[in-house]
Amino acid sequence: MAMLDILEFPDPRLRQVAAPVTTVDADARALAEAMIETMYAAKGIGLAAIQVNDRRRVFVMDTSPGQDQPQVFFNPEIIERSGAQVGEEGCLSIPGVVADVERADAIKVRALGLDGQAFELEADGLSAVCIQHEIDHLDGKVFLDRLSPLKRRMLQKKYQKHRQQA
Ligand code: K1U
Ligand code: ZN
Repeated sequence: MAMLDILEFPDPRLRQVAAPVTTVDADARALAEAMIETMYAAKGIGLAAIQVNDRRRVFVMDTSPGQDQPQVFFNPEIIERSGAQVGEEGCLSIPGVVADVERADAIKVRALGLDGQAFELEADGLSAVCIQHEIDHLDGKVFLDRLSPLKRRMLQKKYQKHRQQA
């Protein structure tokens, strides 16, 4: 299966807004399968199509302990959210940087699965954080955008150093 290249911040293509998938056809399924492979290879728990330079509105996630339960979300929408949690986030497009980010504590998401059927999922904890992080990517946002300007500047400097050393 084809491995995909992951765009790295501050690549302007990470700022594109994804377009809804009109049909979950063989080509859309092949993209999702390649994204799952790429996510596992990069040791991530999620990956959005925008991160692999594809503007289709789809992300994949696997927050299971054994990393053996991949989930695919085409055209995801958060339809309910409640509470707040602060948790540490990383990003495969911003390697070497982690930060605490505030997110909704519990969400309900509606999406189409790999079979093209609509489903709804209630999520909390890490899954809720990951879904919100991935939908941000599909809207052209990265987690640094959710930090204070001071914290963002500090982490951007740290990231530049990390890139120079890499
Ligand atoms: O979308 C991505 O860049 C993938 C990202 C998803 C994510 C991780 C953690 C919180 C929210 C969203 C990753 O998989 S980063 C790698 C990772 O597994 C991780 C890194 C730091 C903290 C927790 C997990
Ligand atoms: Zn990310």
